[in-house]
Amino acid sequence: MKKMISASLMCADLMNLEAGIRELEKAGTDYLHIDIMDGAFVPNITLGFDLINAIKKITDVPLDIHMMVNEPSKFIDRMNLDENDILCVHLESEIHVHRTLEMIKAKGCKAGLAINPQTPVENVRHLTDYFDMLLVMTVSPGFAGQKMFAGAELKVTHARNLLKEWNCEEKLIEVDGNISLENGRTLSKCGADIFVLGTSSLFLKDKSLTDAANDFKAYLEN
Ligand code: S6P
Ligand code: MG
Repeated sequence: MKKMISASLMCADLMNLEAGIRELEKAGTDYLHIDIMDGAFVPNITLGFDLINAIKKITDVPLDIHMMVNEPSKFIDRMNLDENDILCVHLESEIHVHRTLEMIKAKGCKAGLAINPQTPVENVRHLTDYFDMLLVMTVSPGFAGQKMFAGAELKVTHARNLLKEWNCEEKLIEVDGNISLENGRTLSKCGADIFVLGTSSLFLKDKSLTDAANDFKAYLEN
């Protein structure tokens, strides 16, 4: 499976967001990762629907939307997305998450299902027909700049093995939180496909976005 990078826009220079997106396009970023937080599911508030719709109008890079909000089903119709975009909700954020995943598929985009560090991978067992990507959070969601939790490696390995056992090996695994060069390489070997890059490896003071993206991809291959 091709390894892909998803640039976390909450870590970008928000005053120069369009210029940043143009540079990420040139650097061959596979996805733009957009974090939506509601101050309730997670203790922070970040980007929102108007910004998503505005970004969608100016770029062809697919969007990878990570909703960290309670009852995300209430907001699914607020975003203009197409078949290349991924809309990801948390298993822990909705009582009837199966219904929410069906709503996402009906919208015509890809569905992602995210799980927090404490949630066992086994909990998604009966929902595999309804998602394209499993987002294994490698930090507790809410903030950039945190440290990867100690069980992340084991959990991604376990997720990859279970997907194989459940005959849905084609499902993508995304990892999000403290994806440094080293953590990225390790988690890639464990079976991760999409790497959300933020302050740990992409938005750096001493490197351009292009150099940082290229360095990350090169490091994964070695
Ligand atoms: C955080 C959010 C993430 C962050 C990303 C930041 O809850 O879901 O997508 O933006 O993890 O990356 P880093 O390298 O600063 O942890
Ligand atoms: Mg995220």
